[in-house]
Amino acid sequence: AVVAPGAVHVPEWLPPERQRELVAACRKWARGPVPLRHTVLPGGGVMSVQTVCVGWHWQPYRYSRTADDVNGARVAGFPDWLAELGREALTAAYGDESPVRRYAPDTALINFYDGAARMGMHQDKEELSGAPVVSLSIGDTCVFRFGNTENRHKPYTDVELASGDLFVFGGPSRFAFHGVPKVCPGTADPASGMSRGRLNVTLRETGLGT
Ligand code: MD5
Ligand code: FE
Repeated sequence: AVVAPGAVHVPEWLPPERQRELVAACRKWARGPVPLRHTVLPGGGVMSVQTVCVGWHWQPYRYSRTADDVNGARVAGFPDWLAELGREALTAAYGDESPVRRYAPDTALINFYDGAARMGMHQDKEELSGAPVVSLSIGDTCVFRFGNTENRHKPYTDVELASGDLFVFGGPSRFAFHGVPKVCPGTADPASGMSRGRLNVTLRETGLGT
């Protein structure tokens, strides 16, 4: 379903077996070299979501190769299979009319949501590339709030994202405000590899080079 220009929701895109593979890879990254943690914001706030990064380390509000705000380790390398997954996702969302030449994501932000975790409305502006963001949801269903490019308030559209759903944000939707106001605990199918909570993997091009 096209939610807005460049914003495409593909329900049940990733089959359960590939969901479990992605969950297993994320569990490994969650142990290191940089551990899964609640990101601390410059004002002292602590995010309820837990995050680990691959390729580049995101910290508010820049990318680095080392996790200076966590344990100083260099982040895990971004594997080719994950870039290939991103290209498959873009084809699924945009088809052959895709305006994207060769999608080359170089970073993944992996977010774990427990039943109480939320993400406030924000824009993702640290990337220098205007390439789309690919978002994959696994485990508990959530309410995803897709907003406008002007401010964090209305108008916005609430979309339920369930396990295996793909969402691609490109073109005019790339810099829209968005957030996760609610996770629906206990809705995960154990066949996803998540017995509780929600996992979200976003693939991005940082535009930062090597
Ligand atoms: C999530 N994560 O469900 C979301 C999925 C984050 C974040 O928001 O920053 O880690 S990514 C959704 C997204 C990314 C880029 C642009 C837009 C949405 N958008 O224009 O709506 O954990
Ligand atoms: Fe975001």
